Amino acid sequence: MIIRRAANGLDLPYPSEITPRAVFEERRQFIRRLALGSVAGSALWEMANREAHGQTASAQKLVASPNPAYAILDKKTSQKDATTYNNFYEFGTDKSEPAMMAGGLKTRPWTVSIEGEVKKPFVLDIDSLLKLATLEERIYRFRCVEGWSMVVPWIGYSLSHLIKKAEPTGNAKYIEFVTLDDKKQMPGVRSPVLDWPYTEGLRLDEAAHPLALLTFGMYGEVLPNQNGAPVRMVLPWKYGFKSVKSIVKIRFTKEQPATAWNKTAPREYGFYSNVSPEVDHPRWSQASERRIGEDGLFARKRKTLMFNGYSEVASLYTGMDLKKFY
Ligand SMILES: Nc1nc2c(c(=O)[nH]1)N[C@H]1C(S)=C(S)[C@@H](COP(=O)(O)O)O[C@H]1N2
Ligand SMILES: [Mo]
Repeated sequence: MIIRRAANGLDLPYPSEITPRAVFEERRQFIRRLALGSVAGSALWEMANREAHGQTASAQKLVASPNPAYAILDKKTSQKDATTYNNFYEFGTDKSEPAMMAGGLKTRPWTVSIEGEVKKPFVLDIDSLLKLATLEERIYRFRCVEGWSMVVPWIGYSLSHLIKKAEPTGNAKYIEFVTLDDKKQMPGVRSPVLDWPYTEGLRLDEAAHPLALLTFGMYGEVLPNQNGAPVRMVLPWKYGFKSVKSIVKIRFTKEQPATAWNKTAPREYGFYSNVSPEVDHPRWSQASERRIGEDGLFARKRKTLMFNGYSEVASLYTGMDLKKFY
């Protein structure tokens, strides 16, 4: 296993969620782009310039009252770790790349299109979407299939508010989420690591569960681009990859939608992807985890909990064999 050290001092073990070969290809293309100078004018370039001029990006505050129903005792992950150790392959497969490469993503104007099995499709601009329901702060545990976890104060509201507004038809059984797919702004989508755009899906009843958070901010501020600005999902009982970032389209469907990870490696990533210590990923045990910033660099210290500790979702899966529907 290759170990390298990221900018934030965390050691990053490969392989990541993708095949070592795909990682290798992506790195090669990144280095080639650097060499060709096509990174100039990009986010990295901007950041280097800003740094050289002693400026720092000023984050925009986002006000929300804490919802005590989702307060937990776990220590919060530092804002620095949560915003510099990211998976956002549209900006590179390395944990440190999204924070360096996503700065230039234009998040205004931004629209989200609501389509498919709804009474009447519509498009909402991001600021109307933000005002659709009262924003809350919720502290959630967040577990990545790679074996690490974080505790993050997210800001958003239950997706159920948007589902209600969308008025799904009787045929709607699932929801598909689609991420922006823009080669000009997202250097990673030039690499064939995934079949772009990044898409994810949920069964409609999962999507309507109060825990499913349509998320606009974290740590009292609007989402940094690397965390999925301007709007993403956070699904704390599922592995991190279900929490799709920078959403431009929400489609209600009759049939179970394909998902980017399931298409890439169906044996490794199923549609449900509920956190379970009893269902191992073919390459990684899911029985334990390492809390970023707290547990040792290599040691996995915490036992992973069923549904990541969110047992209130269990009734969504009554009678289902979660080993089969992984
Ligand atoms: N569009 C998009 N969404 C994505 C990803 C991605 O690569 N692209 N990575 C996923 C994975 S694997 C994880 S663990 C989380 C990471 O979210 P964070 O960077 O806010 O911690 O985002 C998820 N959402
Ligand atoms: Mo992940």
